[in-house]
Amino acid sequence: MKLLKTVLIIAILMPLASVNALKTTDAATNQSVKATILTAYYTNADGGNTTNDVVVVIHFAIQGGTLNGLTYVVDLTLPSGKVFSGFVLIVTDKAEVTTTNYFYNSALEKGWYTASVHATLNGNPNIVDTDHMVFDPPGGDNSDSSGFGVKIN
Ligand SMILES: [Ca+2]
Repeated sequence: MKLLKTVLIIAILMPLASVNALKTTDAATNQSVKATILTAYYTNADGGNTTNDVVVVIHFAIQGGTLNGLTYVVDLTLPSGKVFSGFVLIVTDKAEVTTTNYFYNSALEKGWYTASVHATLNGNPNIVDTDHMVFDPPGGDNSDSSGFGVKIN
């Protein structure tokens, strides 16, 4: 079978989804997924007037079949408890994928932020892994609407 070298990615902004932790490796199928947040920081990613955009870079190590469906939810939790969530589907045959996730106009408050990822390698059974990182953007007033974007590195 010809190996697919393309990566399909679908991203939407969605409400916080609750998911249960399962396991990161399945002994029977030898499938595994490892999600690692490499960095999370604030910047000016959209060319606006303030550094109110949050970037979360996530690395996925995938062991499985020839074509894997990996879904993940990346959450940005603000100091007040407000949560922005991005839901992403990746279809790939690569063993390693790094994504850069953009939360535009989302650094709205002063204090500590938590970026978290919950990844699911779709299979039978599903394999999951999670990671999180705490960081401190400056925060500030924001009249722009928030949004989410993602790119494959
Ligand atoms: Ca912005």
